[in-house]
Amino acid sequence: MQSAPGGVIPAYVAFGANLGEPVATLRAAAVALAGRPGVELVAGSPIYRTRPIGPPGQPDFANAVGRVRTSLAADALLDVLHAVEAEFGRVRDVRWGPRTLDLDLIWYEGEERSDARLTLPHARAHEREFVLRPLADLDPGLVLRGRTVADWLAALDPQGVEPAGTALM
Ligand code: A4P
Ligand code: MG
Repeated sequence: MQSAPGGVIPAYVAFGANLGEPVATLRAAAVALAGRPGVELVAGSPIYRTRPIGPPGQPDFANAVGRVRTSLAADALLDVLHAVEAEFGRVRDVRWGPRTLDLDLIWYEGEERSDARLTLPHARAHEREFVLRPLADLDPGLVLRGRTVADWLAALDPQGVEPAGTALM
């Protein structure tokens, strides 16, 4: 299925990078994503500088979240995210390792699924401040796995997430 059944679907995409110039990369990736057919980027969060979760010794990340409206089905939207990652030179090697650009589909209008290719809502979004904080800037009442983003965020211990002083768009 290449197009969404019900017309235009709201979704949230998480942006992450920690190689090169991460803040500039996120902003350029937002422009690239907005230029893809079937994808409208309607809002962007502030960008945060965040402590890496995963293998130690890697640079800090820049993270942000974008609100999308899309005519694409979730699978086709994931294809677009992978295409934009490839445009920015992403090579998949170390899981949770350094990357020039990581684009994750966090939420696609309440769709719930879990298979090899796509888990919705994103399997780890609700436990990560680098996703929850920018998502809360856009939509604190959004429900992920039975709780609002604001509630998930309030329950977390701080993970080293600080404003970078600019926004995704
Ligand atoms: N996949 C399944 N569900 C999804 C989804 N909802 N959105 C599959 C996107 N992809 C999804 O992803 C691995 C596989 O997940 C893909 O084949 C896709 O079909 P990947 O992007 O190749 O690899 P990854 O990002 O290294 O793995 P993963 O498991 O997505 O990692 P996470 O959980 O996204 O963590 N620390 C900070 N501070 N900031 C970060 O942004 N990111 C990570 C990556 C680790 N630590 C970080 C950050
Ligand atoms: Mg990813």
